[in-house]
Amino acid sequence: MPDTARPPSDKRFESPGDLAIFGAPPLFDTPRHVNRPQAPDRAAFEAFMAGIWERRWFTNDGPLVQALEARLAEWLDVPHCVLTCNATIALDLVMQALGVRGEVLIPSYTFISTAHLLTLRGMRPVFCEVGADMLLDPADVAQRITQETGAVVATHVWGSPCDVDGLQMVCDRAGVPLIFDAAHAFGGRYGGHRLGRFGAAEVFSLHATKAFHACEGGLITTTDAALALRLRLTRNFGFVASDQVACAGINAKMSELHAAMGLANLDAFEGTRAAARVIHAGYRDGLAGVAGIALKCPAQAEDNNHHYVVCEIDEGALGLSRDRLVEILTAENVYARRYFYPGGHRSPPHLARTEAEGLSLPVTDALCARVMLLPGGGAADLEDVTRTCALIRFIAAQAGAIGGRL
Ligand code: T4K
Repeated sequence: MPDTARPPSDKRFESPGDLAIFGAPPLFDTPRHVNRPQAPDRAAFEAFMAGIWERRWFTNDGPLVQALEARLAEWLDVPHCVLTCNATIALDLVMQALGVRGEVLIPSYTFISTAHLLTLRGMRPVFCEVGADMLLDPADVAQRITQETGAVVATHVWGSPCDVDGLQMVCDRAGVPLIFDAAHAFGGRYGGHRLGRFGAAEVFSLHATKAFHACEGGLITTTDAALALRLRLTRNFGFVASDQVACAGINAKMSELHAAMGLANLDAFEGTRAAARVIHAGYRDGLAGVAGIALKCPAQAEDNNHHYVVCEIDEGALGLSRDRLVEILTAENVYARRYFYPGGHRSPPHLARTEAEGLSLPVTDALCARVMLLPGGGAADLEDVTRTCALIRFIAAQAGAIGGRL
């Protein structure tokens, strides 16, 4: 919940010299982070923890992990939920179980973890273009699929669902599995169904900064019973009994402590989503009409978790670049972030190859240069939002004078 004990800052902005980047005290005394983690009701969490102490059962498919899997299967309306230690390893398990090899098509506009995983596993990430909606473009995927393609991994960026049907059609035609990276998308819907039942499998991140979290964790959802069984084996070294191994596997288990956090947060999720929606609306109202700053409204807004406050900055209209704006805000302790900067295809270790290939992803490049996230989510504070919007309005009004001094 918002920290209401803090006294509000009385800082006023009247001239550029009032900005912290020019030496004035910052607007906030402590950093305001993008996606400050939600803390569930402490008593609810401690009740789950008390059970762990009594049972002395801390990990290895314990009762809280099983309870959370059952609750998630019901909540997401998907037959199989497999919890893991994080989403990166979860995606690894899915690709191993599906026998994915060779090239894997991914958006460049996504978190770098997927490209890293592929590289570490000796596979080759093929970076694809997104549309202006920031989501993987099925037409671009279709033209990059080859005989070498082992899978397509598409991200529901900022919780907005991909063109699931369009991507599925392209993958079916080519005979390659489609996996969804749903790290951002807990609670979202597509075609009347909650995300979780699409493609061969969907992978959610339960990292602390996510809308629904377990401190660290991953969740694989699938309608495929055989795949789910395989995933359960491979997340626990392939054991079918205490001294009997059925296949190669690794340690991808979720602990009972993490499951306790997940159970407490699942109970709180609708409240968290409602609070995040209020924060998002606060930014929408506070930034309305500011030239050069466009707050993105999520697709399928009624189901989106509203966890991400995503703006596109038009340097020409604002009179300052996105990077300058981030610098000015950071000095005020508003820790705005560039995402996903600089884009997978421009990040080591991929840059040398993509440059040599002459890979051109103009929409991705434009997004990586323009997108900025502001502190949001269900743990943000509406008073902070009001003050941040006033600060941004001041920066926009004084952009010429500020730019001249930097
Ligand atoms: N696919 C996508 C699309 C993803 O976004 C991610 C992860 C994955 C796959 C992989 O999922 P996991 O394997 O992680 O389950 C973070 C997270 O570490 C990462 O999980 C997440 N995406 C990514 C988008 O964000 P950073 O480096 O950008 O942010 P981080 O962890 O520094 O946290 C952001 C801010 O939140 C910090 O500046 C401070 C604040 N914070 C953070 C933590 C952890 C807190 O106030 N308290 C905290 O406990 O990577």
